Amino acid sequence: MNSLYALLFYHPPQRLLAARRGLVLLWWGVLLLGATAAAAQAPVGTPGLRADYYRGYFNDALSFFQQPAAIVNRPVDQLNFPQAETDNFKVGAIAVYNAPGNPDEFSGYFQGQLYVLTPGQYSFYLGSDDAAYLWLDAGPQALASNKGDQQGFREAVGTCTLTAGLHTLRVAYGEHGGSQGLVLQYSGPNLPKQLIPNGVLYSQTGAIQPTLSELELTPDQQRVQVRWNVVAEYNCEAYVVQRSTDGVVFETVQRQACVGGGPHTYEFLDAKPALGQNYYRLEQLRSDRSPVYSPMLAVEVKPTPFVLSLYPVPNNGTFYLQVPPLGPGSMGQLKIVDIAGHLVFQQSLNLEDGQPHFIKPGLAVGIYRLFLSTERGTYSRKLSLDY
Ligand SMILES: [Ca+2]
Ligand SMILES: [Ca+2]
Repeated sequence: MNSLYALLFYHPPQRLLAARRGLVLLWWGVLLLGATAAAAQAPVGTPGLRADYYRGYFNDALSFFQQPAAIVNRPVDQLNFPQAETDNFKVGAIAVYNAPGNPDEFSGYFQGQLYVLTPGQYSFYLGSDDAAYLWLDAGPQALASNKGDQQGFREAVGTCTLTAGLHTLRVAYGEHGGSQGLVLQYSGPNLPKQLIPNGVLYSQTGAIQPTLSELELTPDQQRVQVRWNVVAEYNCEAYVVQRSTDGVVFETVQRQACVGGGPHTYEFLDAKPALGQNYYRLEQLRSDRSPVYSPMLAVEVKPTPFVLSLYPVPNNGTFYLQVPPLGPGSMGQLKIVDIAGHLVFQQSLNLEDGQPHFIKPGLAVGIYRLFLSTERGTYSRKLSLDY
């Protein structure tokens, strides 16, 4: 070991430099191989959170959760238990029933990891009846909390800046009496307030490989480029791109099969978003479970002016015609009319992708008028053909 240390860290004679570099490279190689092997061994994350339920109300004492749970490791997709007086948590006989069908006196502990797709500032909205506490990462301080049992369902908000990637998430909750409920929402960069979906929650607290690691929307001339990255796919059948104008009702705009394994990058160009606000989310269809959803992202689609370009000027009797991309199935009808008003040339044009069209009308030198009819209207230009 001493000789190795000397070789690596003492000032070596020139002839030993190459050997030292070789060893350092070898060390890096071993480190990289080790890291790759560790990543490959980590299981693909299981969507949702781990839930443990306890008999009795925790009464704001976190030591309460050190006792054995009555219901152990029950997976939940997300924290979406709206205020109710029925057994929406499905805790059954571990609760006390002061009124038929309305469970009281139980507590829950929910844990796992949250994958943050985009770094930035996030707000977490913790709604509960009765008390609830939310922690992110290792800190002892709760990010948001509703203490006590003297109020009905209410919402606490906590704000923080998060890096992209995995963050541990823990929620303690308890129902004392009356109605009960627990709802966890968040908002962030391009991310309107929404329930935290199962596609960014993982029920394991140890090392995992996430599935969705990036989701990006890029507006492009009244179209939206949807791109997503996955680290590893498990029992994945297809991705369905869904779009909405209100963030509530979604329609399917594309479906593509999963490649399998990973990592992968997927892309889809949506040529027909609405003008104004659009929301997109991914639905991952799986062979082993119900669908897994990404968060919904918002993007604003601004109208692009319709510019009809004819070039070059002057021309030699032929020219190029170009308009903005109008999307799948979009056709245009080009007509050229002479100075006396007679139709002398016409041609159908595919206007889907915005590519220039080479027009060869075969007409005599002179002044004409060009008309282009599209789904966005009919546009007209003076056309001079030169030779
Ligand atoms: Ca209750
Ligand atoms: Ca209550």
